[in-house]
Amino acid sequence: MNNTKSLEAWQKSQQFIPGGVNSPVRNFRAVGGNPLFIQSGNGSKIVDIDGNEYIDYVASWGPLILGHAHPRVVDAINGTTANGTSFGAPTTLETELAELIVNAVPSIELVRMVNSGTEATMSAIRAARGYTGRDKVIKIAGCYHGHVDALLAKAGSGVATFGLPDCEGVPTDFTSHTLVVPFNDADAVRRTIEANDSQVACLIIEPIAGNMGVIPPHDGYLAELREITSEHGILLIFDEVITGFRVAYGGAQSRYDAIPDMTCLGKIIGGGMPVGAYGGKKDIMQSVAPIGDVYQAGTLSGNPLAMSAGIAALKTLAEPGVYEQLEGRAQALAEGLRDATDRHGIDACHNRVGSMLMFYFTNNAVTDYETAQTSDINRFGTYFSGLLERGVYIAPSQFEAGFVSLSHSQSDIERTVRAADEVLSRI
Ligand code: KE4
Repeated sequence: MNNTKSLEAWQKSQQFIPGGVNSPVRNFRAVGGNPLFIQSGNGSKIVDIDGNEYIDYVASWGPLILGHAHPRVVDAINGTTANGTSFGAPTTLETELAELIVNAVPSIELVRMVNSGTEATMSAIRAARGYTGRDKVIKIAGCYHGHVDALLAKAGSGVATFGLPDCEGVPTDFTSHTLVVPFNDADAVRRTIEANDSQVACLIIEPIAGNMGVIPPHDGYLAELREITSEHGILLIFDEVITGFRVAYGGAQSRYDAIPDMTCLGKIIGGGMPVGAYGGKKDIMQSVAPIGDVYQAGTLSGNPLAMSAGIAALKTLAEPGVYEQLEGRAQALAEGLRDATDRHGIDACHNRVGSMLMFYFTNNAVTDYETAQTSDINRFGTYFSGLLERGVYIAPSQFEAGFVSLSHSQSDIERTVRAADEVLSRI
């Protein structure tokens, strides 16, 4: 596979951009090699600047559930651009997307548009603190909610002790109100709440973890979190930036037995344009400016260009048969990959919910951050590179999700399984 031009492009981009990329995971550090610079995308395929075509399972990290350059989304953007891209004043497009979200997501009665998932989670946490008058936040180890200072935290020494910064540049006291517990462990949440009596404003969680690979919640786990948080007046926040409109039109909360107080969205609701959103029950969201005293703002929040792309995407997803098709394609892929690892006697844990999936090179059941870490990431790197050479582009990290889109054909899935089988036979 010739990637001369990508290499040249990367050498140039590093002169002007940290690491040559505008988001760290794109620079292939986790898998080795140099990042590919993409020229174009169409449906399930992307083409890099050296002309190599790939079946794409990154989908821009989730947004492109319809596939690349979907005609409805492109037409919506082109049509809107002709009238101007942003006014800094209300447009009816914002109301139209908000109405689609309110009608789709059970927990959302009012929703505020922002420009990224990070803004959505940061703002939801601030609203929860303002609404409850409490400071502490419980987060789940291995769940990622964007680069919010308070959420870039790892577990402190005990359930009562505060979180510690998980990266440079975050002052210790910025995570001093953050408590970190394992995924799929409701008792740890109970103990942490008891040790921090009535100081906890909210618990934020990805209902299906999509930033340590893919990890579904244990049966009843989310319902337990709902019960525990309700008992203590703690707001339950589902970060559905990945799962929103991904695993169902109503998101993960419409598949499981727990309705949160607030939900964060992003990715798919922007149709590939920069959009995030946070919403929830009326009395909570009315604490947000200009009605309430929780301040949050954004120059390009709700801009018509991004709104029109999101509206086109959600209206397409609302059509009959969409999630059945996604389920069928993703199930075929997952079964093919499982057969391949079995056939070659490779220890693997395969996890999937709807059209988000990932398998780990481990013989453990992966149910939380700790078990996810038992995966052989060197083997994953070899697997990733082997697939790339065979025209299949998956996430350049074991701790991300793979995404099947509406544009992935049965033959794409068959080609992918054949490529994986070849790589796994050699790994
Ligand atoms: P953004 O600020 O990147 O739009 O969203 C942050 C975010 C919030 N919540 C969840 C559950 C997320 O997964 C994300 C961002 N996802 C990562 C990949 N898993 C985006 C890729 C990247 O960082 O470049």
